[in-house]
Amino acid sequence: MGIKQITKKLSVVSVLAMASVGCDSGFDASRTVKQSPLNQASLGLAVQVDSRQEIDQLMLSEPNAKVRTINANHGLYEIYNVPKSVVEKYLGESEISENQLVEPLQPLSQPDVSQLAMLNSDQNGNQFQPCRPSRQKPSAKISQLSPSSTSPIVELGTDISLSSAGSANHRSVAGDLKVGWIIETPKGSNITQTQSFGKDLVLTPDSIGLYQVLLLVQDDNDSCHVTAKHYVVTANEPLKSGVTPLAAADVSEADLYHIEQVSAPLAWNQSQGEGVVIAIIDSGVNYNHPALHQNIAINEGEIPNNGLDDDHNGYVDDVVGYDFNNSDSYPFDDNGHGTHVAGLAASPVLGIAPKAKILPIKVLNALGGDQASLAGAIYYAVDRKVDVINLSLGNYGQPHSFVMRAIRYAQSSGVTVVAAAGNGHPYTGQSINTDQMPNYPSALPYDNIIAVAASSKTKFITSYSNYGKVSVDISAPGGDEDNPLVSAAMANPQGLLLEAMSGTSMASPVVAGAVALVKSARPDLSPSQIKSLLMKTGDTQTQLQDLTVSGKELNVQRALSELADQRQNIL
Ligand SMILES: [Ca+2]
Ligand SMILES: [Ca+2]
Repeated sequence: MGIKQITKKLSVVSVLAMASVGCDSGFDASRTVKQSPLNQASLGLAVQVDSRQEIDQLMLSEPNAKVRTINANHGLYEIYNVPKSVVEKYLGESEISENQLVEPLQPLSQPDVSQLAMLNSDQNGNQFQPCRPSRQKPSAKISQLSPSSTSPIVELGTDISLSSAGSANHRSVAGDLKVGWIIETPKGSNITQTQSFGKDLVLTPDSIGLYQVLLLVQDDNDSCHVTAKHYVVTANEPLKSGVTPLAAADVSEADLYHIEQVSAPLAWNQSQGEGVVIAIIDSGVNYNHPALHQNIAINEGEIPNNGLDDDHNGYVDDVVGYDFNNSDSYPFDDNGHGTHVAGLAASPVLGIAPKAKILPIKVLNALGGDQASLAGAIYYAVDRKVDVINLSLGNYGQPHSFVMRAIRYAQSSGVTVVAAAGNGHPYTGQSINTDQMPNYPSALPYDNIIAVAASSKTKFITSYSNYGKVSVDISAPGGDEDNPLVSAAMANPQGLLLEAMSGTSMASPVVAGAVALVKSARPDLSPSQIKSLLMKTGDTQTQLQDLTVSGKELNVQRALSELADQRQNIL
């Protein structure tokens, strides 16, 4: 850790000073950034400093600088509007690194003129025609009339008012443009009108999640153009009290085949994960879900809603967890991914570790997230004393130095990190050998990381799953098209409680749940001992021999009986 390990004393002083001026940074709100970057243009410089004073000095001397506080206890900030050379002047020895994006969990659909075929007729009842290729294309332009913020993150119930008025014919073409809108809504939405033909469009989201609005225009020569805007509708839901737990009878056993496949029920007489906390660093968690609510890890040191950081960890009112995407204490899920993942790991009725606790931490929304927030989230989880961190996320390319350092901090604190190996090529879906094209963080060579491939119901590796004789440790059920994994659904107006998904993102929390069972039975085991145990006791799969380090699929029962045998031998 070296110089990056900042002293607790300093951070407590700065936190108290912040609280006394009623602002989390000491600077005017216009100079503090609350939302993490969502595109290349909004990225800043990630910095990790020994003391807050270095940031204060920079902010005072550079009037255009803006700052996002990511993890004050670990000196982690993002600085905007200042060139790197200038930041280096103030922060000297401290580490500075360009922040990078983390890709969205599901690739966004690309707007395409073929979608015109979905539209009937335009605002005047004129039929759209098949698009004709032309060099004199019209331009489709969406102007946002309200809300005034340019952020794609909006609150539930906001009227999003859009206009096509800026769209135009190519200058050499005359006539009226035909205009049509297509609205793609999240699964939980009750909006049934998915087409609109006026010049303007008002969309009032009724469900949290991702909305895509397409504007298609066609000119008198049948030449077309399409453009899109994305919105992520989010909500800051308080933690409810007295949620009635989901009854086991409400879930079909056949839907939970993955629990049987890893022989978890046979291990439950030895361990159910009591006393263990699993951090779900993901798109947030629907912590009011009846299958998750009772397993949410509450921060006992924090008094809710008093506007104070009672436990001095740098986060005000972080009772449930933290949202690093929006800098608030409501890590509620607006994508569905994190809720599903949490259920697979530690739901009383859906999970591998029915009595482990879940710490929800949000670093992603449907449009993605950033590496500096991921690093900040890992530090946060470790400081909240979790035993296991699940990372059903990743990127190809270079690992971010701040994320690497944060995972080493987890390692030095005895925290196991379970990471998804990745679902193949982002566009083709073709599985990838991550020994050759590493996926990070799963492919980092640390002995506290367990990299997980996805197997199908037949125990074969799935067609989409990444693999690697060196970089992928073990496989676990992740589901496929025929047999996806069933787990908890995000909040939606229909009140749907369960949802099916497939991916290495699903296989990873199955292993995280297994780690929790082992850790609960044997709290003294180190991450590398737990990793070795799971890799040794899995079911040997010949077809996996060259695809993962262990060549095995997770077997929870055998891992737990191995521990029981060890105990026997000691006696
Ligand atoms: Ca706090
Ligand atoms: Ca508080």
